[in-house]
Amino acid sequence: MSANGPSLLRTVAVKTISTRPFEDQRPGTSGLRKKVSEFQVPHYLENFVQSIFNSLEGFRDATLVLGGDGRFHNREAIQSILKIGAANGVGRVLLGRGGILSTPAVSCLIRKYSAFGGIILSASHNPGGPEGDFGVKFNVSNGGPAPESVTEAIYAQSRNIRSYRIFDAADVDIDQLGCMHLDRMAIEVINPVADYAGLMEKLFDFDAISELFASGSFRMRYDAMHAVTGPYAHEILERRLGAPAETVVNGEPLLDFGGKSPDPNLVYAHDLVAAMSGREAPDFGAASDGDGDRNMILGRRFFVTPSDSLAVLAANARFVSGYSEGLSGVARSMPTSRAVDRVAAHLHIPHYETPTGWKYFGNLLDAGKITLCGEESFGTGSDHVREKDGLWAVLFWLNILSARRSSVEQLTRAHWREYGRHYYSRHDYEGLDKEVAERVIADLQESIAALKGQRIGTHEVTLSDDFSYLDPVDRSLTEHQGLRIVCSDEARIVYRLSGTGTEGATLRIYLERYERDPSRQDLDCQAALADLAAAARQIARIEEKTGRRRPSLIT
Ligand code: VG1
Ligand code: CO
Repeated sequence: MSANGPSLLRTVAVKTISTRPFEDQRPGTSGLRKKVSEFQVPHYLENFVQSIFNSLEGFRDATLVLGGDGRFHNREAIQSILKIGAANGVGRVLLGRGGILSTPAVSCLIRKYSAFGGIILSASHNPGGPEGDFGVKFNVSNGGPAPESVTEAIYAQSRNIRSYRIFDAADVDIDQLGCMHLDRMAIEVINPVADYAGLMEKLFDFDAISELFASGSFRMRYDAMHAVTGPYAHEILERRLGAPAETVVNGEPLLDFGGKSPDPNLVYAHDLVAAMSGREAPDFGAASDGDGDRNMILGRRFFVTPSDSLAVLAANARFVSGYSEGLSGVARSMPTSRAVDRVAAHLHIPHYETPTGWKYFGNLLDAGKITLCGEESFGTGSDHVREKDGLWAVLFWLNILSARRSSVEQLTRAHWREYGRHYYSRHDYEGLDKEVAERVIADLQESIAALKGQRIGTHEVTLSDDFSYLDPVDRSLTEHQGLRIVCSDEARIVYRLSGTGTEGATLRIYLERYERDPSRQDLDCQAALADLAAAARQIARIEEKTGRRRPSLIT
């Protein structure tokens, strides 16, 4: 036992390790995401983490939050980051026990404990395991994803790095709660759920939701997809809200998510979809993704699109105690359907349209311009943290259902009757050759402006451009954020390339059509969008350029 107490690890030495830059460490839509095998290349992770520190100032002796979604390589990466952090002078690390923290929980902790930032280890909804993906995200002191100015600075550092600093020390025990030291850096291993669950209790009416579960006439199924939200959902839904023990399924985080994509949509969450389709289906179904920031909402035999979910939450926020004082404004990513814009107009509050990726909501949230925001890609959130938040969205729905005592389907259909229905779908062409996909976009960039004034079937094109965004808070300009074709009757086609994939390129085509007439709000979604989908393929000459006749994934 050393003179400094039992928790002091043995004396350790800083090493400076020579390295060479990797050219491919530019963060994408949501952090640096690569195959596990690429992160296992010696120095790859270390270079990137040192580049984060090199791009920052003023973190010495300050607090860093650290955790991940528990996927393969999570534990190894945590050990390296602890040792690099200590060697760079970090004062304290708040570490989720077992290396586990959901993305929204990291955001909550950064804000609550005034940390200078957080490192999240996750490739979100991408598959895990030795053959799967891994990722590193850096969040800044407001709790949100680093803005582009920061990710670009990290990238610039990664291209010039010549060495990194790391403690030569034995591995740290990350599975016992409590505090220890790595040289002068304190490591507090914390319960990953407690602070987050406490925040949820402040926002929602837990008594009302508990009564709903206790009534016996309401059943729910929550599929954690063997990803990070299992422990959160067991604690919040079952222990604090009293839902029966079988409510949360696949609740144990696994290194490879049980071999499946932890992506909560109709395709990858098919077990849940099947369970919600049967005669004895529960009343409410939900799932979330690898790192817990996405959500899917289902009623009995009924799917709520993420775009509609955002609109329904905004329209019903007055029923939820944490939001009953009203919303300052709302925002959605550009490709997300405009359903929430209608609610904003009705509420006489502003609405904003941002590029894809949560980082663009940060300034609007910090400035108090918006309270709720969301994306079509199963992400919904509010000003309670600075990330999208899967379980938060589920609790928001539960709170509304308990206050209104109507079903998910009744609520959504009533919403459509009042505001009109936005038929919406995203068609993905995955695993394309990168050059081919870039050519599709480049050609559209050339040709799209000429579409204005033309007709697509019955739709007349009123706007066609390459979307750019001027941030109203810091006046930064972000360009080339998707090509959009907007029609007079509010039909819309959007094209963009994914920035989260790790193999080839994925072309996303987003389709939207508006239907005001309640007697025509009951069509099959894909059927309702079929002519727009055909037009979208034709305009971009998808088959000719890619050889693909149909999308590989429809959500
Ligand atoms: C996708 C989604 C985007 C989301 C991002 C991160 O990005 O489209 O809306 O913000 O994933 O989500 P892209 O560039 O592949 O379209 V997550 O849950 O990976 O943090
Ligand atoms: Co995610």
